[in-house]
Amino acid sequence: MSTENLRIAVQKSGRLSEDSLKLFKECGIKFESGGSKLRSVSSNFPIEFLFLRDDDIPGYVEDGVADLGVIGQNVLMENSRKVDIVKELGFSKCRLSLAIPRNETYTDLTYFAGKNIATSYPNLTNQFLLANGVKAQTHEISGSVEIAPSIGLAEGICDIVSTGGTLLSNGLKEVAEVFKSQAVLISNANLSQTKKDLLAKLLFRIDSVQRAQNAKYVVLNAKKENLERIISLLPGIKSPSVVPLATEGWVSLHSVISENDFWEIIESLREAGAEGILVLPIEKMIL
Ligand code: PRT
Ligand code: ZN
Repeated sequence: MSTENLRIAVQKSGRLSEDSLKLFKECGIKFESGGSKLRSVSSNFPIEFLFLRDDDIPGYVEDGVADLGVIGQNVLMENSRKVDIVKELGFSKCRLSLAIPRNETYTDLTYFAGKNIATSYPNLTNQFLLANGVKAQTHEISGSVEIAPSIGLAEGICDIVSTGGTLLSNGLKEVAEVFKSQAVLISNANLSQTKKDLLAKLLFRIDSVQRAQNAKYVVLNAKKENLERIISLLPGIKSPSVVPLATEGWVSLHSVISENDFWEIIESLREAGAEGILVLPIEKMIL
């Protein structure tokens, strides 16, 4: 048996780290994290974690220092590294947006023609402006982009927005979305066969965790005469399980429903005669 380990780079501390660690723990991978530790080898999966600054992760994966990495798409696309995106991870969602002082009148993107835009994302910003035929100047600054307009450095900014609170408290308003981002799992483009096999195992586990996150296990009681109508409302993985209850004429029904349809389905189930509805989280879902 080979002793080759996968090496994965994750953010040491910041907006990506908590959810990254949670994901791998939910995949059943045991490892130590936190404190001043910069490296950790899992005790039950052939994987080693490197804890780094997020900006360094794409480069390490491109060079093969790490095989895999978790990074925000915004950082990845800004630096256009040659790595493979193997999975969208669905957390650390945010957007790169253009914003201007709140009291300015905005019509459309031509507003920015001839203006200065402060940003930490000059490449993504310039690509967006070019694609929309707007000629503007970008000024790269590495942090506190939001104060640029109030100190006269630029007329607008292009920065990461999540809740919009930071823009608001700096007297700015969001006027156009440049790029939508979330955390992604990236891979070196030339993994060995052994590492590809390990990655496939890891992806299988990530898929099971992600599927479960979007699903709920539903248990309910119903009279047999209402069964058909209730079953028509429940998709289930194949079809719902029906278990007889001790009370004559009653059954218990078990099924899986998507988080998105949740309230709508629950309402219609009650109308169809479902009682004692229990909704439970699912930890893993393997099809
Ligand atoms: O120390 P290190 O270099 O590792 O971390 P970092 O400070 O560079 O990055 P970090 O931890 O702040 O963000 C990591 C990644 O999280 C980013 O690259 C994005 O992909 C993602 N992300 C999600 C965000 C946000 N949400 C976010 N809100 N990154 C930054 N912000 C900042 C934004 O720059 C702005 O200052 O939060 C402010 C806006 O937030 P709202 O909620 O007020 O709109
Ligand atoms: Zn960073």
